[in-house]
Amino acid sequence: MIFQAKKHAIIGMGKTGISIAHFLMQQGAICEAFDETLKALPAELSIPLHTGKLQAKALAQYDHIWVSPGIPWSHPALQASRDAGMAIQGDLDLFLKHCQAPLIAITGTNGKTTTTQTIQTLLETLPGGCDMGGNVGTPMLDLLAERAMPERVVLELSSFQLERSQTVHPQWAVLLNIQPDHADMHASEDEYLAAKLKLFAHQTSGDTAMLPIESRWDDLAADLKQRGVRVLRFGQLQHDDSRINDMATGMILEAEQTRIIWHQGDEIHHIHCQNIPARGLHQHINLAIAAQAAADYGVHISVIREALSSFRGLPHRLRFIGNIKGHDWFDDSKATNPAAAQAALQSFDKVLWICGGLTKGLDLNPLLDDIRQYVDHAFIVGTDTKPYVQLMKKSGIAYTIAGTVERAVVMAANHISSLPVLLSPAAASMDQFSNYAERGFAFSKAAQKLEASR
Ligand code: UMA
Repeated sequence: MIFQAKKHAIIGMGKTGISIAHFLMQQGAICEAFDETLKALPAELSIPLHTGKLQAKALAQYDHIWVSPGIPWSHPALQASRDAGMAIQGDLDLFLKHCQAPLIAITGTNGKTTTTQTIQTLLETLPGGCDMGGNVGTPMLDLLAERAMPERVVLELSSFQLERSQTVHPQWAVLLNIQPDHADMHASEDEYLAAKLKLFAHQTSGDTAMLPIESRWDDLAADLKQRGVRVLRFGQLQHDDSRINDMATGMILEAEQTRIIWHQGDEIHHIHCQNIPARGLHQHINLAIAAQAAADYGVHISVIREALSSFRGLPHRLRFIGNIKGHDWFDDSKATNPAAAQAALQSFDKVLWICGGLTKGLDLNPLLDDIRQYVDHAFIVGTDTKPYVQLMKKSGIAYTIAGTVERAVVMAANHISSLPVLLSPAAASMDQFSNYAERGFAFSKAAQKLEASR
């Protein structure tokens, strides 16, 4: 075994670092942990922890270096170690080395978790089921501890996980979209895109690649087809669009109603969007893709229909909280970039919008048209409200600086209108919360408190 009697450095001791340590130690490896801010490791992990600024010279004595997705790939210590010829890897390649199960992989800027979770729910109905991990929350190496060998695996893969992989090779892969995000972690948009496209680098005859229908992806589609990959395109098209026959799955917009379609063999199946409880065309398109994956893996049409027509949305993704104080309340805390908030705003006629947080260096201006069309009044939260104040000033739409989610909820509840209240911040949460889920919970808790005080 390559692991035994070798010294391994594991960098970043969040969920991923801990799962790497457990996995390697089971293989008999000697591990040491590095983390720039953590004070202590979980009690059951008795390995040395090195804290403080990571230095390349401290890493030179190890045979293998494993790095968590949240540590910038461009970290000077990692860069210097790579320049010195050291191999630095993430958990994905380690996982793939030990997992022979067919891999379904989902990447993109927005919609990954909804698509991944829905595919897992559908494939779980097949004999042998389907395991799920990656960016969705369960570190992938933990899957190997749960079952001897999963029958099939669906992974949500972030650009951070993909950029540190050399071997990723999914049998069924989808790129959902590329929208501006993580400008704080990737040097350029090209670098972000290159990381995402690694998903397809090793695909070959017999594999499936699902790509958006936009012409931007035509060259990639042609290249993959040439390599024998089955390429499917998805999108959102008007019913009379000339590209409609090229679209395997997605959404067809008609005057009276919108429906999603997918293929099973030669048959085209569809379901009307009005029969899907979850709101938002961007969510419905993710369901169409999940339906296509399920159909490809042999899930029965009745199971797919039932799953789609009962889908209410995942927590913090345009999730309906209830009607409180005369307003409908929606938690879309997962909207951590402008494109995600844009998709949420477009799902309403007019809203009271709770926005703000960490911009991650992203340009907010692409939101201007949507703000003018869909926002009646904005309530700005976050420690630095300036970027959102500037945005709202430019839009000409009324706004109030609320500062905290709790204050924004009270202010929105007292608004003269009975418009829906949408938390869709277009920003990360870490200025005030540990993560977007905590922010979403704070929002629903504050809204529910209003109900209790009636
Ligand atoms: N750390 C340092 N130096 C740094 C940065 C972090 O030492 O410069 C340390 C921190 O002190 C902390 C540890 O690294 O102790 C955190 O490591 P991590 O950020 O890799 O966090 P994990 O808990 O391992 O979570 C990661 C993913 N996090 C990121 O990619 C930022 C989780 O995705 C994922 O669910 C988990 O692995 C399991 O696979 C979260 C995420 O926010 C949900 N992802 C981004 C997104 O969806 O936008 C990509």
